[in-house]
Amino acid sequence: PSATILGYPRIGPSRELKRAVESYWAGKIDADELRSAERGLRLASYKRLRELGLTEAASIPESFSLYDQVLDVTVLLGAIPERFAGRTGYDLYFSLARGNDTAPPQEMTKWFDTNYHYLVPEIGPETPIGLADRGVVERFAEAREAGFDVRPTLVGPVTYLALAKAADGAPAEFSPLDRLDDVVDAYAELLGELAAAGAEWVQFDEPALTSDNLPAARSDLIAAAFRAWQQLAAVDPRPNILVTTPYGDASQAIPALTQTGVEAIHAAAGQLAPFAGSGVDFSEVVLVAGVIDGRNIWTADLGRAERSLQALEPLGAAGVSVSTTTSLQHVPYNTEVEKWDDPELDANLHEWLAFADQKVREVVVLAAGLTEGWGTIADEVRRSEDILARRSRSAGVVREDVRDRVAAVDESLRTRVEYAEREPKQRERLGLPPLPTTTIGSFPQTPQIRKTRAAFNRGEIDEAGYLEAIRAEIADVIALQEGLDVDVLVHGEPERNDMVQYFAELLEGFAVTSQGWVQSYGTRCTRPSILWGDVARTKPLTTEWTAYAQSLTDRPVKGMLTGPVTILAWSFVRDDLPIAQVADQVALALRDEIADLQAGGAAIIQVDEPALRERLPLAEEEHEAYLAWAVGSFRLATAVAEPSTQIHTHLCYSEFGQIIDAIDALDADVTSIEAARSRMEILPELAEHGYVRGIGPGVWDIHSPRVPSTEELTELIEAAVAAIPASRVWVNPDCGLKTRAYPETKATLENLVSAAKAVRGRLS
Ligand code: THG
Ligand code: ZN
Repeated sequence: PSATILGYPRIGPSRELKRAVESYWAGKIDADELRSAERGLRLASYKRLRELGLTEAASIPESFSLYDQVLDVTVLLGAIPERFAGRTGYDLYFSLARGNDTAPPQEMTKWFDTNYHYLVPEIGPETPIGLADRGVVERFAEAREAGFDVRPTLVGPVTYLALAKAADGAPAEFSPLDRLDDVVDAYAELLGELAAAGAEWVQFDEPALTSDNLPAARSDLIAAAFRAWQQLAAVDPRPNILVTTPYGDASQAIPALTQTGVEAIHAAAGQLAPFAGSGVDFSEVVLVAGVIDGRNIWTADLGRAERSLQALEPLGAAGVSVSTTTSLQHVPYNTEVEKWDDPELDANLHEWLAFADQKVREVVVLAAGLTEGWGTIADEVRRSEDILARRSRSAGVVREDVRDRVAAVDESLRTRVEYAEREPKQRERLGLPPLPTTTIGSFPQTPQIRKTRAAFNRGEIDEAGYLEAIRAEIADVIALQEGLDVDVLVHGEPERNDMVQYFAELLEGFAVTSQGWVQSYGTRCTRPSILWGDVARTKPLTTEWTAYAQSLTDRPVKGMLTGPVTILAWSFVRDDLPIAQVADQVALALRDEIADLQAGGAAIIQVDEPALRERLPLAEEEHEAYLAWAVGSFRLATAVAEPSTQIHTHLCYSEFGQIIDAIDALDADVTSIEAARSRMEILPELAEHGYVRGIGPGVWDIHSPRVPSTEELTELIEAAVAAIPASRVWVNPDCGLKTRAYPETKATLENLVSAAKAVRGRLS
């Protein structure tokens, strides 16, 4: 086909899939009703994509997933960990995703450098691998019966294994990639079945070939892919094969893929063009060129896209198709469902934005230019250029005050006095016991708080009533922590819907949508904020709540902010200004907030950066530049703190390896991290590295409601003080408590305080 996309969102334009699946879990609908809901959503997507112009055979991807596309391959291959033995169908599928009474779920982790999370396969030498499930073939047949010739889409064999972890009990030298031949055999059988069902094309996604951040070396992955795709290309009969390489840089993989015998390869157009004159032979492959950004939400410059497609001509490929750089699963469905007359949403933004449906139109227009002559789309090209011109001139996109302030930033604004000088001042000011106890920030968001916020947003209760309800909640949270004898308190964040959106709603330069949902994992979604203009703080963001909480207690209450890197990582960010400058704009806004919190008496201010690791670029050579601006912006925000003000940060993970220097360079006085699940294993690594400031290794894994006993928590704290001097250790849970409920929160915090006191007693 001349036009296609790599994938389409699947949660449903009004999150229908979320509702159906959660209703099934709650027993409100049965399996037949869920099957019919899935089918309805798939067919509605095909219909929509055809209406938008994907009319050629195989141009519509069959990219549905009930929960996760990696989980789908685990089930396809029957690569089921033993603890799920005997289960089938939805029971098996959802048990793998969510666990059950007897078996914990598969782990979840980030999909490349996106905000999407997949379920990590567990592969050992004995894990069964074969063609165990015909869902892919059935969905193809289902579409065909409804009149749609779709292109089945699945995660490729190398990427599947590259993302897997070795199953428990596998020998130390085992790598999941050792099982590549078995996966290739299963895929070969699948290709035969798809051919028999009449599939013309099938798409396999191999983004692992674009990443340096996986356990296997990139060159090994490319070599493995070369072999695997040569073998699969030799299957006969089979559909035509498209291999895609989204997310990172495909340059290293492209030459190998052209020689495997697959009919089409996908890469970003900008990564293909430099091969002109390189001697790589493209004459036997169709190039599916990613020209429309699948991860951002800005109306494309069609003139630029046209030029990048023209730059592919010298490659002499067997054909060129117009496409997206990635699946559109990372963007919302449609800009047209927003209420553009709502004063909360700057109406100017409407034409600047392209969500999934708008991007499909852009692809279709460019394909018409490519096949029918660029002159035929000249009006559309001009229209897109006009939009970009209006965008660049629009009020708020460039603010001289903000630009001047960023331009004047120098290293001194990013630098605090030495830790050795800060530490005694903070110790004296705070007067805390050894092993101080605290929490990460949020307390459970009860259904009652959510209801109150929803009623306020609908105008059913007035602002005074809403603020009163939030104050009452804060008072409860403070009283609870005092009762439990926690040392450093938090206000619990009941006023925040989301740790990024809350700030985006208050800062200039951001917009938030009402319907712009993007799947984060399974049935869970977020509405990423849109950072479109220069960022400025025109009023305090959090000071009132912190001050109120502090007025209720003599113990220190932490000021709580989301850091600049995380605000950017979980938003759609403007593409017309270097990211380092955008980050510094956000940092300066946060710097002013920190100054105000400090002036209001806050002795501890926490600036969370849970996304620092996840946005690490996939290409190793880009790591240094990324970490430079990321760390620089955090320091710009926090270096306004007086020596006696203690800066905390929180990072939501424990795999530090690649960024341990960066974490040190943040220069936070105290860093809390995830550590309970890995039983404090990372602490010796930190110590060895020479990290000398405060550290709060999480002792409660908050991902589950299980209440750890005082003994268990005591052991974890003992393990911590064995690895790190006790004077630097804090005692806290792994992460915020927003998704937990009060019963397990109270029970665990009680045990946590007892455990800290027990170890303190022994130390003195
Ligand atoms: N905020 C934002 N982005 C994030 C996270 C966040 N990205 C990474 C990580 N945290 C993703 N984790 C979650 C966890 C829970 C939910 C979404 C992402 C969730 N969402 C509700 C749902 O889908 O029902 C909707 C929440 C709402 O009403 O706003 O539960 O913390 N920005
Ligand atoms: Zn966390």
